[in-house]
Amino acid sequence: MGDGGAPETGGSGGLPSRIPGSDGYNCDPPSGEEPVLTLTPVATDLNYPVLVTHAPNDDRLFIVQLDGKVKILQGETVKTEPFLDLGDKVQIGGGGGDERGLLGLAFAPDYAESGLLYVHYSAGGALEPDHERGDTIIEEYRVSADPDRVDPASARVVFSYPQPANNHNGGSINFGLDGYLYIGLGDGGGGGDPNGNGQNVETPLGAILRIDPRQDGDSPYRIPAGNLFDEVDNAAPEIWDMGLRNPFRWNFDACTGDMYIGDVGQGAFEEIDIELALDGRRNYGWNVMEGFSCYGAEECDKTGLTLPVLDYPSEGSGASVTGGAVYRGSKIPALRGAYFYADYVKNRVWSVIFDRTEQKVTNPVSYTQDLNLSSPVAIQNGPDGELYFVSISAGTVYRLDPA
Ligand SMILES: [Ca+2]
Repeated sequence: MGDGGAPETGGSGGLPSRIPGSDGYNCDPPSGEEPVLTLTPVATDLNYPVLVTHAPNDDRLFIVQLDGKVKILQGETVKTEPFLDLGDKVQIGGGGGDERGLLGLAFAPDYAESGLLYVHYSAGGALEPDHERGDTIIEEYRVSADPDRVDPASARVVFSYPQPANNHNGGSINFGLDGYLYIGLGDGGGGGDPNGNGQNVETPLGAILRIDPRQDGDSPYRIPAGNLFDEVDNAAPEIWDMGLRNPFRWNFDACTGDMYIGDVGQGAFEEIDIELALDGRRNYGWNVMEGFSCYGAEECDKTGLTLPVLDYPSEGSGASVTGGAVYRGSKIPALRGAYFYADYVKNRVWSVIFDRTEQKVTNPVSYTQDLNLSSPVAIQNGPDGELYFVSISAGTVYRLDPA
């Protein structure tokens, strides 16, 4: 990165009021009547799409595929040549509960100058023997002279960590108001967190991490002040929040900096956690609790645990929450501020409003009947703050539109 880079934390002065690069978002309050909604396909015939995102103040939409490819949607066209192809660097899950693959992408806040971007994936064979297959990899790349192509030779592993199982690898990575990179990691997998990683402060598993991904001499990244270890002995220095089971999909609200986390439950409850901007160092409870309930027990010690803002029952047939995003577009003014989330297994879509003063959610709405969607694996903002829904099974990216 160039001069400046990530601002120092610890003071309120100097921090931006919204996530850098979101100039196209509309942060006005909601207004008007809500129209009937529909999902318009904007990219089809994709191979296991799992995410879309954008670079700061850049009108292209980047489509992340589980198979290691990142494609560009510009206007109405998906460019044939991928922006990035991780090839056999990625271990790809093939269903059956194997959740590995390319899972996350984030662009540096100063991408326009630095050209730096970061990917989150499961290590494949090409990374042996430096990494085991399936290890969590956070890797830095730089765009080439062609703005539609990454320079593969620019690869630099920033962070890696062994994964004991092929599921619960987390996924989303995003830059916050403070310019630091936040990384969601699952509890290491298996069922019920057999190794107790959620409540183990010494492991970065089962946590949201917060790092400065810039290299510092021999250290591939830096630890900012303000993480959990500032107040908890022995905590892994990367941890921002702990006690999560699998924060696969989560986002910042660009207009507030608040963090909206979908945490996939075990077998009883799926949950959404929301924290105000830069208000981390929380323990979200897993595996002492699942949603608002004690996990595997009638009673449990809830001291020091942060409860979710909502949960919903898994109802026996399987469920998996997809943490979504806050609508900040201009096409549907009535929806501004509404947080959309989904269930990947049950094919359901809902919205709520987060009341920042009361720290609770209001106005629950179900859109399942209106938005017929299979396997929603991500709900993300585009560069204009509009919402894009990704169906992995349909191989399609949709935009939320007035019908
Ligand atoms: Ca929890």
